[in-house]
Amino acid sequence: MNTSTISPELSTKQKSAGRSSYEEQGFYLAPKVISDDLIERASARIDAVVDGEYETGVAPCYRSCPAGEGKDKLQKLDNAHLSDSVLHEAMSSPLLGQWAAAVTGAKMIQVFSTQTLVKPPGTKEAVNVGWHQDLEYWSKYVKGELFTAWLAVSDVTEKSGPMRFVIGSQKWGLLEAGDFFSGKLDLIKARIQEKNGSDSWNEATGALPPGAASFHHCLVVHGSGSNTETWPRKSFAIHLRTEKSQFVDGVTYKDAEFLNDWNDEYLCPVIYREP
Ligand SMILES: O=C(O)CCC(=O)C(=O)O
Ligand SMILES: [Fe+2]
Repeated sequence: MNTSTISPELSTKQKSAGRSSYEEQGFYLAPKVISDDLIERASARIDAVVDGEYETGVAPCYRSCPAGEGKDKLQKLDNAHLSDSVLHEAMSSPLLGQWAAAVTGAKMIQVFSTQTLVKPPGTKEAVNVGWHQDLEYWSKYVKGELFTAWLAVSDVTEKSGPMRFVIGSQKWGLLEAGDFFSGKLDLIKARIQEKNGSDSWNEATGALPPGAASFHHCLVVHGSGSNTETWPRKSFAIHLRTEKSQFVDGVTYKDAEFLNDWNDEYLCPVIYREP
């Protein structure tokens, strides 16, 4: 596939390749879903938001470093789609929704939370994302069919610290042994293997051109390491739910900062509905 062009419709063959890879391996690397123009605008607006310029007046609900600081560390800004209209547009892409529906077979796809991530060039532990399963962070609040679209905004090469997925680990169950915030990848890997009672570990990387996306299951083990390119690795992690997901009994969106009201489609864009 030519990665510089966007095909508006997914073929049946593409859909079934996406679905079987996601089911068997726990992730899928999709082609380009966002135009070069939107990606260029999003890249510039990520820099502005990282510097504390919030077009909408709404700050991210969490940021790993204060505005303008920690430029040698991973920058993680939660729900910055509410801080800037360009970020909102990029994270609500209908083609992203079509792919998300294709890989899961869902009737409805809704964004329930987002992360904007900037990994500066460097080999320090502070740029790493420790091995984890996304459900470790969500299971107190939400359940059912939950997954993530990871959208490359910069060119994400093998050397830029791309996402690393442990193939098939979505079948290991919820291990609660990961740590997004630890840069010590080897230590966390050993902890996960111990909890899983097996040293099985087969990794794949998710290098992507700007505008392309990967999709990963909420139980797949993933993390990322050093960026030895000269440019920052920029991306969005767009956390998605389908019609087969719910709040845990007795919980509402008000119980966790990263959650928003699912009834409000500006806060939680519905990016696919079965025609
Ligand atoms: O960007 C990374 O390296 C990790 C992102 C992540 O944990 C996710 O998308 O769920
Ligand atoms: Fe994650």
